[in-house]
Amino acid sequence: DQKASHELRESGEKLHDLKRKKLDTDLYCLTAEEYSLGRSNIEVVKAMLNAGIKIIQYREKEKKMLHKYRECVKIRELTWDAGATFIVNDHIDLAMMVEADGVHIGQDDLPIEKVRELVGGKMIIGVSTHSPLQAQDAIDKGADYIGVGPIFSTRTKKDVCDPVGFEYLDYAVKNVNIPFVTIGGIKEHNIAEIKARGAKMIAMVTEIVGSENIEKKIESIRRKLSGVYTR
Ligand code: 3NM
Repeated sequence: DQKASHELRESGEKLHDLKRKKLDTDLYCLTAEEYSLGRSNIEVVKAMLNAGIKIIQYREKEKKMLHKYRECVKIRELTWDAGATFIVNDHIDLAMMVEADGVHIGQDDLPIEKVRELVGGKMIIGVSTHSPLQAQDAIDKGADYIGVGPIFSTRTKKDVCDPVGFEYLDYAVKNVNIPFVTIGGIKEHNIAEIKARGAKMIAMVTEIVGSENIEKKIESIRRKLSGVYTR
């Protein structure tokens, strides 16, 4: 019995470490075909992976489920080949079907603890949060990482709240003890400041998918990030 519980604890720890490793990166990229200058989600993901991006979230609000499924199957292949983490926005069923590494949900989606029951311990659950209260709630309910934002105003997420500014980011840097990704209106010109405030993982949508040359854009952002002092 003791041995069994020891083994259970060990496998739990390994699972935790594995998920943390999958979330250990500086730039978190999302798809947004409507802002991708006519390129498909697949083309955009290929460019991101070529540039060395290690986390991709499939975020697609408009298309039919079958179309989303087919794109996710392809992105799963590409991310596996590249050794990158693949996270699906909103759709728990889709995330499970394509064996994504994780699912990302918002404040108005299904309850986190119920999602956990459904997906099991192996799958990463990410939750968008916009206040310290929401952060604590998500952590209590078993989120593996949270989104912290929107830092600046953004038109990319239609139903998101007003910008939370640096106040919530500073709170998260100090108090959030799970990985978090900083998001919302982040651009090449303000990313250094975000990093300097202590954000480790930063997400950008339009700045990357909407750039003429995605690989060059990512390279240039990486150059700005390297050498920035963080607390
Ligand atoms: N989530 P852009 S803000 C997808 O605050 C998303 O939870 C947000 O797009 C949040 O980088 C956002 O183009 C959109 O501003 C970010």
